[in-house]
Amino acid sequence: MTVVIKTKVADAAPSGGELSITPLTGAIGAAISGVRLADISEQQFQVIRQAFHDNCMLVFRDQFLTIDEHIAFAARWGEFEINAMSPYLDDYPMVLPLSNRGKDKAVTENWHYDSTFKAEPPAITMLSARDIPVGGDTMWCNQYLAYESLSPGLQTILQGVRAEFTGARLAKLYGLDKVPSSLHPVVRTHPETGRKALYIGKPGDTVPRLENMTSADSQPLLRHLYEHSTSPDRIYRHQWRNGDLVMWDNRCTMHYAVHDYGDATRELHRVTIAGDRPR
Ligand SMILES: O=C(O)CCC(=O)C(=O)O
Ligand SMILES: [Fe+2]
Repeated sequence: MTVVIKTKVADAAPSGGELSITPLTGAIGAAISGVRLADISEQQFQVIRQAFHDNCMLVFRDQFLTIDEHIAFAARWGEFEINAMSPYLDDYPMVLPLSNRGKDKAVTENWHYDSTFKAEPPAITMLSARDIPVGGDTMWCNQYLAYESLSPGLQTILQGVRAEFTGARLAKLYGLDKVPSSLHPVVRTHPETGRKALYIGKPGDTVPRLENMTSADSQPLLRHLYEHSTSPDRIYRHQWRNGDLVMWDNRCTMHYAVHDYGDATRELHRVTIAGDRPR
């Protein structure tokens, strides 16, 4: 099997059926071409797995996976995560259809890791793009680099610090009485790569406070970490096309779904892979 590692986006001309890995920015993301995900060998899967760990998120263009193909590819990465709060597709309890509920109900238009209110948040999220409007881009940031670019003094101070993460926005959307929440370390170690990543979310509803601190005491530091994490030099912004399959690692990236498409249709299918307790 030949694997071509491209050095920059401009090199990414269609190649004759070889699996190729092209970085999308200098900080995060890679595009994989030359494969059809519905039909990959174990050897190709291992190359894709390594590229995923090296780049934190992957883009596969022109896949047009059926629901069964999406599920079969996802199953290679671990156990499905089923989210009791959300309405799933009939006959496919692991596939969550994402559609335009309107900007005022868009719970994902902020930088976040998925489902941090859970004790064991999902490890991986995969979206299959089915009907994409003009706009509706999604952005990802690299939380390894966010951690590594903090000053050594602040890195030391953050060891062992935990933050409260809540599902307040989702609870409001689904009319739940009880808001789910969990405490997680703000510096977590990725269980597979062993690298440390800054684990935070939007100060306020999503991350109300640091452990043993009031909200007022916590906010300046939480705001600093949020701004630091989302610096433009550590971000990839994806312009979706129908047929894309995009997957990201929820242990080392945050993402932000831009709602700039008004009432237009935007449909994606989402499958998540279970993760473990951040530590
Ligand atoms: O709609 C998107 O592009 C991403 C939504 C999101 O945050 C998610 O699926 O976890
Ligand atoms: Fe998300």
